[in-house]
Amino acid sequence: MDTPELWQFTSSHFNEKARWALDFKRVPHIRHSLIPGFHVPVIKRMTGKTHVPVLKLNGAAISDSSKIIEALERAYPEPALYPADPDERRRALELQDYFDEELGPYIRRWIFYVILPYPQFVRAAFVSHASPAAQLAQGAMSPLIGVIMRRQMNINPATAEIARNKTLAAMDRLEHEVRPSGYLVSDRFTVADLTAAALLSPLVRPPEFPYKAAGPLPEPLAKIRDSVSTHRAFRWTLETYRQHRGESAEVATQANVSRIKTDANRTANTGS
Ligand SMILES: N[C@@H](CCC(=O)N[C@@H](CS)C(=O)NCC(=O)O)C(=O)O
Repeated sequence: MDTPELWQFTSSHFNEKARWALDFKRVPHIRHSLIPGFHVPVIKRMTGKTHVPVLKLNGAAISDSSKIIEALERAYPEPALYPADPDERRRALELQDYFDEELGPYIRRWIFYVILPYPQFVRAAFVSHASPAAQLAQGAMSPLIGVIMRRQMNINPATAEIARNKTLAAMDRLEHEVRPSGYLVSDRFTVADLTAAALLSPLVRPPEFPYKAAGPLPEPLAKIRDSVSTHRAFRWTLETYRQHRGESAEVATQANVSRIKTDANRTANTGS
């Protein structure tokens, strides 16, 4: 079996879902971190679409984080992310769908609305793993990229307000769905917990998220984060990351070995 390969954006919550599943199952894999915008021809060639994550597994290119997890569950059943009991499995998959549809796109729109006026922060989040030449090219295009992203993701004050409300509603639903066990389904970590925590990570910013922000958060984002920091869903996300995010199963290639070392040092230096 070839080593699975993940094409991803580093600071992306849907990509974090796929990465976390690979790491949780201890599947050694290669990561290709792409720059938003520059990813289009690469991914289109592989899938005919443009979105990441994409996982190459046993010769097939699989796009969509939930389909990736489904394929991983088949290829690497243990440790399981799907509950064995059919009713619990149905509930876990329903919750995954709910957070994929009702939280993922909205939290992204809200956070981008807040951070797009800080292009240096956005660049550091998405591009710091690229080659110097690619970073330079991205830097030159960054004003244009802000305009394109606003248009593509339909980001404006009115849609951002809706996105904020949808995010808070999903956090409230999470609070009500968490069982006395601390998990969303039964008494163990499942795909439902992984999905909810990964998709809340851009707001909660757990220290175990594998790619560190290069500098301090832009002030408006720090304020929003503070304002929700006592919400049960926020604290649950921190705790879920702390207990279950675990170690990376990424394998080093010639191209990414120095980056993996830098990440490890950064993690050690921040003590997280
Ligand atoms: N439902 C998809 C959503 C993936 C998605 O929205 N990916 C975004 C990054 S978070 C993306 O690739 N955007 C760029 C594009 O679509 O070209 C999944 O779960 O994987």
